[in-house]
Amino acid sequence: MSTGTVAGAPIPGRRSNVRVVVVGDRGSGKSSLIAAAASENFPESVAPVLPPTHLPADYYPDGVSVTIIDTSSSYAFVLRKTVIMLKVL
Ligand SMILES: Nc1nc2c(ncn2[C@@H]2O[C@H](COP(=O)(O)OP(=O)(O)OP(=O)(O)O)[C@@H](O)[C@H]2O)c(=O)[nH]1
Ligand SMILES: [Mg+2]
Repeated sequence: MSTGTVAGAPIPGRRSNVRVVVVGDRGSGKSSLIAAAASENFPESVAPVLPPTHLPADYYPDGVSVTIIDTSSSYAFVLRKTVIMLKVL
């Protein structure tokens, strides 16, 4: 993650881009949610797992670019366990 900038000057500790990983049960709407966020329209159909979706920095007023990572529900259990472990550490 890189730091944010104001007029080219970095702001210590402020991120200019973040990655969001979407985890959930099969059919819970992960891919649809990501596609809707990217296009501002609800998709009629989506691929089971989308490639990384980049929302441009000017998408939000605070100028942070967002990359959304879709996941396969087959990995939901493993990913949840990893997130819980990271919270504990
Ligand atoms: N009514 C309604 N249907 C939704 C919503 N979100 C998703 N769906 C539908 O639910 C189904 C599954 O959506 P997906 O986005 O493929 O769900 P997913 O979590 O990515 O599924 P997997 O990739 O199989 O884990 C699709 O038919 C979507 O159209 C919602 O907010 N409302
Ligand atoms: Mg999906």
